[in-house]
Amino acid sequence: MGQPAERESGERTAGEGARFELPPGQRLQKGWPVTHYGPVPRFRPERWDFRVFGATADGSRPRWNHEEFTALPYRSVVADLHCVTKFSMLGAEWGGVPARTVLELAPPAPEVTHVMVWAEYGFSSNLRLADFSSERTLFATHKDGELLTAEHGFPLRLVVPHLYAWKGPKWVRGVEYMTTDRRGFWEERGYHNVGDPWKEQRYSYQEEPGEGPEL
Ligand SMILES: Nc1nc2c(c(=O)[nH]1)N[C@H]1C(S)=C(S)[C@@H](COP(=O)(O)O)O[C@H]1N2
Ligand SMILES: [Mo]
Repeated sequence: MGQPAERESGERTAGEGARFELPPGQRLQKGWPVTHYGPVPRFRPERWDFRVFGATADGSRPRWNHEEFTALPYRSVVADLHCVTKFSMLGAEWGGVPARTVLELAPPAPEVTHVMVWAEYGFSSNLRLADFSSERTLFATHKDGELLTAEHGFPLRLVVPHLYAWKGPKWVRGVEYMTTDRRGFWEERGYHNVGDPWKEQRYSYQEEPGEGPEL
């Protein structure tokens, strides 16, 4: 399907001969730090759901409980994590439900151009539909074969391999289909609306016309 902005960087198989490449201005991080704003939410399985709302094709608001969502087809994606504060973690194997599966089960209306991915405590991040519908964009439940830990986003986090990591909310609860773009949590606080690490799109003042809603 030739999605834009897909990158080779996540396509390596970890191991001998792997050629690791860092986006400009990034340095390698040993281990896996925890980075987020605010407290770690407690998971309450009986209250948890995943909702799709906004401009769905048929006007419905599909909802999955935890058991239903985690029963959806499981795929894995090897991808890097690039934090805008300049560290990168390379070659994690993420497992979970592809964003494309959600798009197939809950199709957006034809006018949809962007999505807002919503997480606990109102955290959000906006994405172009083209970025969300990349075949490598994943709602991850696992990393390197193990369930995510609470501080890394259990039970669900979004991974968008070709964008800075703030574009991937931890503790995701749903997706809003949008017919115009709107800034999410960090995008309202000075980070770039698109966030491509290979173009070093870190801050909103770098945005070119058309890359984001009026500031
Ligand atoms: N809900 C939520 N998700 C979030 C964030 C946040 O503040 N809140 N921070 C993002 C940022 S800036 C980064 S770098 C990654 C860090 O993921 P990690 O803590 O698993 O390394 O989570 C992203 N997801
Ligand atoms: Mo980050």
